[in-house]
Amino acid sequence: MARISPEQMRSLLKVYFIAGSTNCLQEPRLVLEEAIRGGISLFQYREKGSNCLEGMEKLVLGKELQRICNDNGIPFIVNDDIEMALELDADGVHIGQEDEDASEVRDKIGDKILGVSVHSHTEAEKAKLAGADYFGVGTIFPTATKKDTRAVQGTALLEQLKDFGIPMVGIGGINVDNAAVVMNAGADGVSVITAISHADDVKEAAARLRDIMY
Ligand code: TZP
Ligand code: IFP
Ligand code: MG
Repeated sequence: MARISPEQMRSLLKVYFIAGSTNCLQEPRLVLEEAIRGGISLFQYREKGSNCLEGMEKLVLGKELQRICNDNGIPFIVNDDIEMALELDADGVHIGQEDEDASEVRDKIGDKILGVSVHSHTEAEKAKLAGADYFGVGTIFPTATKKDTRAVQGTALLEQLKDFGIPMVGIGGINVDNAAVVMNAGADGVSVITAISHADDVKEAAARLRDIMY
């Protein structure tokens, strides 16, 4: 398998759903299935926060969610845990600035998708050189989901990176009411946790985001 093309990456980023057991109000498998029915384009398994699963339990849920993604043609990305991504043969990994060096991760994962969180032009330059396939840019709007998040930065960095040549998603506090703002700032897609995982109707929430992004 060759590296994913930027064009293909951009289309996968349209509605990028991230979740783990601590985000879901219902059974995570059901939430993912409904989100897929609503039209998400990519999924990231992010098992974080107090009372999150660890070890074998984390791996088992990851396998189950990966299976659902595979059955539905949705690529499966693992947050932070390179070892698990390799063990499951996931489609890719997403890392932050606090995680392992992006170049080392690129060497470990070969042609799998590599996403990197960036908060400045300098971090973006470095991630590009390291071989990132896409950037996660945030925190765009205030969010309660990630406690250790950097300062809320609005859409300024998205605007700055518009012509950078690397596909990118906005993340942080994005919902159906503000997704268009993120897209208009130059993002290829939106990445959300709460807007889908906490929705009364998960499928409907995903479908509404999809309508905005296409
Ligand atoms: N990184 C920056 S903000 C964030 C992450 C993982 C949380 C996004 O969650 P939500 O609920 O969509 O604001
Ligand atoms: N961005 C992204 C993504 N995922 C994360 N887990 C994160 C920032 C902290 F949406 F994938 F780009
Ligand atoms: Mg991380």
